[in-house]
Amino acid sequence: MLSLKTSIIGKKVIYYQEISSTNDVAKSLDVEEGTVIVADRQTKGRGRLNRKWISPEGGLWLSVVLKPKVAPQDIPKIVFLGAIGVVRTLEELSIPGRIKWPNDVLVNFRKISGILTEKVGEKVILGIGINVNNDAPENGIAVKDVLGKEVSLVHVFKILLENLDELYEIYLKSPGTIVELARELMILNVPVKVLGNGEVVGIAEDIDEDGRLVLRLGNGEIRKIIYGDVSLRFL
Ligand code: BT5
Repeated sequence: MLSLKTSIIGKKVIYYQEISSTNDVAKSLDVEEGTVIVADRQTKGRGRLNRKWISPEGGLWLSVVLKPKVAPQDIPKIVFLGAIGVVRTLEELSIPGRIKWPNDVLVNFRKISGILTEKVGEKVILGIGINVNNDAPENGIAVKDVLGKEVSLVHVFKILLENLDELYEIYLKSPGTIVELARELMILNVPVKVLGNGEVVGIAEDIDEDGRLVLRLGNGEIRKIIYGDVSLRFL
């Protein structure tokens, strides 16, 4: 079987051939921390802000149920934990991924993975989608496109869970370390447009210790953007 070397994440794995959204199942089930919901296909895969996440067979679509006992301001950092886990997993496949703030992983500036975190009561659902052997939608990219061949989905699943487990231990001890690790992998010093409550254009200079995007506007003013209902476009 999987022979997972993890202490929390993946102690229990629930598998579906097809499901609406693994995040929805994870939200509705009363399960222990570390339980992973995984599906071959999602019929209602979701992104942020009610956007659609295309999830055909061949990709990795999963949600991890976490119950972190941390300060409320540390909860949003879990999205970075997911993104770092994906980058580290890609690295083991010799693929160089970078994080696009706040929740995307890109390869050659194309989206290979997206993260959706949701909080329900004491649970935080960490949903991760990675294009692996599926055809990625336009502007996306899949592992098979980068490597020129298909890879074992089970292998990718296993190393992702092991990476997430290691990162979760770090996170529980020191949430700030996760932000530091994410910062090293983030695409920064590029012109961006932030869309949300209106539009702001500037240079994505950095992220601060809470994971907020530090944006330098044309007039030199610094603005900090909170991870929330905003989207980022590279210019
Ligand atoms: C995300 O949202 O990137 C979060 C995606 C999370 C998906 C996982 S899969 C397991 C779990 N169950 C779920 O239902 N969701 C999670 P966002 O930043 O809003 O990006 C959404 C946008 O990405 C869409 O509007 C499309 O432009 C693009 N997109 C959709 N499907 C894609 C795919 N398979 N690959 C690359 N880009 C995609």
